[in-house]
Amino acid sequence: MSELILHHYEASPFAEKARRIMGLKGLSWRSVEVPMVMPKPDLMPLTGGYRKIPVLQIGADIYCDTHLIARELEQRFPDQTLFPMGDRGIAYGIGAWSDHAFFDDILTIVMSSAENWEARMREDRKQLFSEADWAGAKAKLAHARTQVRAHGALIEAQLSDGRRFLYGDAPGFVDLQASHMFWFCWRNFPDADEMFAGFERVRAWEERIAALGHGNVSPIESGAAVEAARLAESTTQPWVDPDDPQALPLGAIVDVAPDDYGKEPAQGELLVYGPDRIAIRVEGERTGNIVIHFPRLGFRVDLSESQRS
Ligand SMILES: N[C@@H](CCC(=O)N[C@@H](CS)C(=O)NCC(=O)O)C(=O)O
Repeated sequence: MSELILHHYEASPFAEKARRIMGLKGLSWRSVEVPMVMPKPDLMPLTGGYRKIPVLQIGADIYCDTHLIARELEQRFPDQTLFPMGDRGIAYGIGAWSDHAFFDDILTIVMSSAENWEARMREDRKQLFSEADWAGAKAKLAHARTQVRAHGALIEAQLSDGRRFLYGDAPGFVDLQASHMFWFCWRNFPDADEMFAGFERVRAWEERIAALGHGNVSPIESGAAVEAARLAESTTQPWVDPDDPQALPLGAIVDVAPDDYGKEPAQGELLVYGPDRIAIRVEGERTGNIVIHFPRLGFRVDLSESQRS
C-alpha cells in the first residue's frame, strides 16, 4: 500500500481530529503543511477544487473530509478499531453536533475579533464562510459563550459516572468527534477556563485524548505528494447504489461540493456513488489519473452544466 499522506495545517481543529485518528490507530504517516489561506497550489490539483483540509492521500486516491478519512482508515487498518463499543453509525452522526452546532458557536466567537486579524486572513475567511453573520458576530458573542459552555456541559454529563472516555474505558472515534473542538477552545480562547469552569472531567478527558498522540509523523514536501499521486494508480473499483434516490449514471460528469461552506465544487467522472461515499475520477496535468473521494453525508452531487440537457 502507498504511504499515508495527510495534507493539513497545525492550527486546524478538523486536522487535529484526523491527527488523533492516526494516534489512536498508531499509524505512520507523512505530513504536508498546507497554507492557511488560498491559494493552495499543491492541494487543489489533488482535490479538484475542494479547498478544505484535512485531506488524506494514499497514492492516487484522495480522501476529503474527516468523516471519510475515518471511514477509509478504519477499513484499511481495522485492528485498533475506532469503534470499540460498536458505535459504527452513531459515532459518525455525532459530527452533525460537534462539527456544525458546536463549531458554529465557536466560529461566532472567532469572528467577533475579525477586525484584529491580518487583512489577508479576514478576506479569505469571509469568502470561505460567506453565509456567516460577520457583522452580527460581536453582538452574538455573549450568547455564543453560553452555548459553548452548554456544549461542554453535555460532555461533562456523559463523563459524570467516572468513565474515562465517552462510551467507557476505551477511546473511540466518538471521542475524537468532540475533543477537537475543546482542543481548539483551550488553545485559542483566553477565557476558555472560564467558559468551562467546573467541568473538570472534560479537561481530564481532553488531556487523555491528547496523550494518545498523533502516531509516527514525518514531513514531505507538497510537490513530492503531487508527484506520488502521478506515479501511483488508484485502487478504487466502480460501485453504484442501485437504490440511490438521485439515480445518476456511473461515468457522468458531476460536480461534488460540501453543502455547508467552502462550496467550490470538484468536477469529475462519477465512479462510486453510495449512501456513505462518492468518488470521482479526475485527470490532471500534474497528477495524472486520480480518484477523489468524499462522504455522501453533507455533500451534493450534481450533473455538471455540460451534462444537463
Ligand atoms: N467537514 C470538514 C471540515 C474541514 C474544515 O472546515 N477545515 C477548515 C480548517 S479548520 C478549512 O479547511 N478551512 C479552509 C482553509 O483552510 O482554507 C471535515 O470534517 O474535514
